Amino acid sequence: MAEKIFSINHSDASCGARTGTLVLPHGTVSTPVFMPVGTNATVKALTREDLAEIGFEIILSNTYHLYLRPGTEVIGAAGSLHRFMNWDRNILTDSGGFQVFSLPQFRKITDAGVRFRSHIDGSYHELTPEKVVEIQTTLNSDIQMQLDVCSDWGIDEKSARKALDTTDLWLGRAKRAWDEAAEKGYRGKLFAIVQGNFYRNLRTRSAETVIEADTPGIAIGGLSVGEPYDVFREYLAFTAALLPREKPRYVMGIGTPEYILDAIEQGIDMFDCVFPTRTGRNGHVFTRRGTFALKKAENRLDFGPIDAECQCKVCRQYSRAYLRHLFKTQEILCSMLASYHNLYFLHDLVLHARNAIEQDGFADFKKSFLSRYKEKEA
Ligand code: PRF
Ligand code: ZN
Repeated sequence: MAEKIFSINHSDASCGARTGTLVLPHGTVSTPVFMPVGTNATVKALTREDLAEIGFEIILSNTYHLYLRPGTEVIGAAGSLHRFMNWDRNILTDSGGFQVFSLPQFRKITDAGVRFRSHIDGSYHELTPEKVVEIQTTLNSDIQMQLDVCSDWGIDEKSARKALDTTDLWLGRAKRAWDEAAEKGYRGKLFAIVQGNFYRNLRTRSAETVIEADTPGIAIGGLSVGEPYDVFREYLAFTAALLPREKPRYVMGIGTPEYILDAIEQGIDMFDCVFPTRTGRNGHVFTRRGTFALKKAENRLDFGPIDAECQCKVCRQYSRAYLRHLFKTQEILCSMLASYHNLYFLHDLVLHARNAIEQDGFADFKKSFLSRYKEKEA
C-alpha cells in the first residue's frame, strides 16, 4: 500500500467537490489548491515574500528547464531547489514529459526515453524515466512526476495507443527508481499520470495501470492540449470518475477560473498553470466580471482599482489609470503588479471554493461566480 499523504476533510453533498489536506515534507497543503508555476526556479515577476504573503503552500517548477540551466550540479550543491531559491514551503516538479513535447526542436521518443535538443544552445540530451527521478530527487521535490508522453489533440487511436504504451512502460521504471531513492532517505512523493488522449478505452486502460502502480497521488495529463472546451469537460469527468476517491488528484496545466471550477466540481484537488502570470505580463487581469486589458482606453482616467472587491495590495494601492500608464510605457512594475493581482485572484477563488464546499454549496457557488464572470466588463 502506498503511503497515505491525503485526507478528505469534507465532501460536498451537491457534487463531487471535496476539501482535503495533503501532508508533504515541507508542510501541509489545504486543497483544492492552485499552484503557481516557477519554471526557472522563480515565479516570474514575484518574490518569495509575495508568494508567501498571498498564502501559497506549494509551487511548481520544471525538471526540463532546471536540468538544462543552471543544471543539477548547481542545485545539488545548494542542497535542494528549496535552498537554491530560498523557498521553504513545498515544491512539485513536472517531469519534462510535457515541456520536451511542447518545444519545436528535434525530439525522438523510444522505449528507452526521449532524446531532444536543448532550446538554449541546441546541444543533444536524453531523459529517461530513471534519470528524471534522479534529477527530481536531487532537487528534493516534495512531489515528483513520472516521465510521460503527452500526445496532441486530434491524433489517431493507433498513435495515441503507442504514446500510452510508452507512458505505461515508463511508469513501472519510474516507480522502481523512486522506491530506490526512498530507501536511501528521499522523502518526496511520486505521482503517476493518466494519459490516453481522447479515447475512452485508452483512458480506462491508463487509469487501471496507474491505480495498480499505487503511487501516493495521481495526475490526469493530456487535457487542455487544444481540444474544444466541451471535449475537455467530457474527458475530465470521464477520467476523474475512474480514479480512487481517497487519493489526491491533480489535473496538469489548467488555470482559468472556468477550467478550475469544472475541475473542483469533478473532485480534482490540485491544478497549475502559467496562465495567470503569463497573461499578467501581457497586461491582462482577472476581475469578478471577467478579464480585461489594462491598455484599454476606458482606463485612461479610471482611478478605481482593477477589482473593487479584491483585497490584494495592488488593488488597495494602485489605480487602473496608473497601471494602464505602466503598461503603455512598458515598465517592469506593470508585470509585477498584474502577476501579483492575478495570482491573488485565483488563490482567493480557491479559498472561496473551499468555504462553499464545506457548506455543501459548491454547485451554487460555481454557478453564481460564473454568471458574473461571464457578464464581462463593457
Ligand atoms: N504531462 C505532463 N505535464 C503536463 C501535462 C501532461 O500531460 C499537461 C497537459 N495539460 C500540462 N503539463 N508531464
Ligand atoms: Zn487585486
